[in-house]
Amino acid sequence: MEVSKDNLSTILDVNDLEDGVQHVNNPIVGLEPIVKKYLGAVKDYRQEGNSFFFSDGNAQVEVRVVSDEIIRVRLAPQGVFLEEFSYALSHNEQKITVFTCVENEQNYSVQTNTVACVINKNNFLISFEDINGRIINQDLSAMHWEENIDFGGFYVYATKKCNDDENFFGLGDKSSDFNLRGNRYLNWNTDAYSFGKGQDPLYRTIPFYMGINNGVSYGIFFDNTFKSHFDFACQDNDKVSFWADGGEMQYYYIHGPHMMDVLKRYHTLTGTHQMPAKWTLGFHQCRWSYYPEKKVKDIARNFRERNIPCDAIYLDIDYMDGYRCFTWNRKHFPDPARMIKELASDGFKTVVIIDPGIRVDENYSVFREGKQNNFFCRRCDDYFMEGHVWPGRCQFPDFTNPKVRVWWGGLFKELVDAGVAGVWNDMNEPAVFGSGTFPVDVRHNYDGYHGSHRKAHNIYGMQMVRSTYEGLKKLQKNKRPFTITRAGYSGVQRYATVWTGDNVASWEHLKIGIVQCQRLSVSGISFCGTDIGGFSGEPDGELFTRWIQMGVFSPCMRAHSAGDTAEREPWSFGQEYEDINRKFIELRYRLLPYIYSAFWEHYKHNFPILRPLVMLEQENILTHSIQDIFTFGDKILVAPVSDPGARTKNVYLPPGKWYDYWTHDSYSGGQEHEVSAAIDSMPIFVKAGSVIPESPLMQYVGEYEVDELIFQIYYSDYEVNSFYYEDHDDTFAFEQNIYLEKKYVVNGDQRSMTINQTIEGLFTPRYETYDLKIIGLPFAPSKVLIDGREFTDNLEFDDLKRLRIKSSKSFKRIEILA
Ligand code: MIG
Repeated sequence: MEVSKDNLSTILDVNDLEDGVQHVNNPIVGLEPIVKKYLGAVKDYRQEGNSFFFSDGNAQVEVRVVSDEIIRVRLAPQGVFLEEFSYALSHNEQKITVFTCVENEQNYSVQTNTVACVINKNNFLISFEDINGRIINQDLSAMHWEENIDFGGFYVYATKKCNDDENFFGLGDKSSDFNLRGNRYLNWNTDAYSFGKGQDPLYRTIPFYMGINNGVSYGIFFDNTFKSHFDFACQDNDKVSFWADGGEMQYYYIHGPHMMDVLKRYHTLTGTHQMPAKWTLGFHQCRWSYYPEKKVKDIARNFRERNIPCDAIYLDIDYMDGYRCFTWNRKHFPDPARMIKELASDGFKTVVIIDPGIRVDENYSVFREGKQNNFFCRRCDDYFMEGHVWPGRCQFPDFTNPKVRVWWGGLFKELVDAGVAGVWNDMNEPAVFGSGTFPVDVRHNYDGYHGSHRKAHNIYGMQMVRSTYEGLKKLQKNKRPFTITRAGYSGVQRYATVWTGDNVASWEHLKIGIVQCQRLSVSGISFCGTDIGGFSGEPDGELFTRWIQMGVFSPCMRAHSAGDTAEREPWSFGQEYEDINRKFIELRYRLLPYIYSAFWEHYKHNFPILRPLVMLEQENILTHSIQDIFTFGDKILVAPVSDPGARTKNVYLPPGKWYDYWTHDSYSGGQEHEVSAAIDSMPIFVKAGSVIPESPLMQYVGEYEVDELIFQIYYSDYEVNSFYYEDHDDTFAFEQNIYLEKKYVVNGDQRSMTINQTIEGLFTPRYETYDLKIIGLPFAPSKVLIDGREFTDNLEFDDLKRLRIKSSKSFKRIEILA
């Protein structure tokens, strides 16, 4: 709302007062009331490098060309920009080729060879257009702001036009329906125990969304750590707006036209997950809490005796001495190093929890060190920030201080020496009993840019897990660290896996989890998962089993439960369910080479792990509201069953040809199919032409050295590429090119099928041969040529209609002929 000049004309201006009169006690008469102010007409512009500065005489707007497809817009209400600093950015260099600023009577247009940012001279409205002049995204009103009397700075606002059929995706871990349209959201990291559907805010702040406007996708990343708000055509049907309680209006427009392009470009700004150690992709068993040692050992023994694969066991807060971080309860764990070693010799990694609250206790070295070095957060009047969490009265390290991060990282030395393989970062919203979180007057170092908790709240958790990650990376030498965090901000993926917090053992929550994992994945956080089974409450066997099935296709597969619930292991619901749970956890392990390869594609090439249907077929508006079907990597499509008693499921398959994973029957895409989903099954489809690497069954990653690799190869009558990646599984040797990236090209017609293999990289695996299982051949093969030589074994189909071929691992071309 603007104040009209008329209202002001009767008000005296301080500057007009005669000398002397200015001593009047409180000349507020001359000050304009505080109202929202909007950018006015553009008066001039100047260029500095790849930035263009536009001014309306008072405020300034910077339009910066970040890359050919990314443009950043910043606003300085009084003409002075804040210093450049962002925790979100990964500082990867962007590639810019050509850009210019073109001026005509109406507009300025900052252009690259793919996108233009057009600024209307009269009203400062900004729009983004493609090179054909098609408007993808445009302001409805000019950027605006309101001065903040209490804290200084401004509330900052941007308002965009929203078309009738425009839909929105992203924003992290929100628990509402997948399409964000029609809702308003708040970002303020919150410990949301047993959150409900649509409850907001939750644990994380990911101020990034993608829109699809007339079939064309674009992204907006509002890099602002203050409390932020997004309204997607909720207040007004034709309007999307986002604003924050402080900081700068600073956003990146990210060009498409495909959602996949937008997301990959978002990753070029904020980074990807690191390449995970392979064991972290196995099954994780967690609970609040397994103790004493005997209990932990019992759980481990049960996995091995029952032949249920598992790679990780977690210790929740009770392993500590009075919940003091970096200590052990010696009554329950008299010799942690020995226990961890014994678990390791049985193939289990031990992951322990750490909280940010440090008990105020002069006899506790971590507290003493923190206090001596002035590492704990303080209130505005210099009191320490104190609050109650599990250890009792606590103080909290300021993880936004680089020195504190180094100190904290080093504190893991004893745990790492004892053999701990991963660290779980909890309560880092930060959570405080009673008050919920810190008061906003808490001060933070903010890497030298200083700020109150208003500015640092949403990145506190990310900086905690960053410090954990960086500490582990130093301490574990050449091993890839594993960290899992509850809170985070955009870019947290560079430091941690994420779980969705304290969910509930209900069918509704299984559905929410399916949405949350996809949403995290399209928000830059591919390595994510839910507490399988639901944290609070009691699942029955059916719900638990359906959740395990969904968990096979969650990037992080971890079962977890609250302390006041009944036993919750894969065998806790009777033999029938135990067998099904085993079958599915085994499936996860068979698919590990495929999953690992998908993570490489994420790490190296910015592809997400989970891909919702809308990402595969954005031009088909029907996919905008499908939220329970997605692909895992780019080849396997799944439709987790999330209704009690359901034994069939309607599955829409995107265009192309698909194979049922279980029966190998083929299906046509572009339509919906009713698929059987007995309790011991679930709908899984593989894209025609795929080459899916599989591992022989193991009880844990690296149980034994593979002497033959398995590939399931699906016939297709059009050309399809697949990738397979392998390396040392848990070291950083891949950074020296010690890995193999294999590429497969499959093609076929009515009388032949060809498979080509090319190999790059320097890793030498031990196995020599492949067991190739060819699925879906539309003809009876009479001849198979491997690099021109005839393969003379039996060419009959096996009982699953597959042709089996043994080949050398270095084949270049296989031809199968009718
Ligand atoms: O106040 O450490 O979300 O996974 O088991 C509860 C105990 C603290 C919350 C985490 C949950 C964990 C629990 N923690």
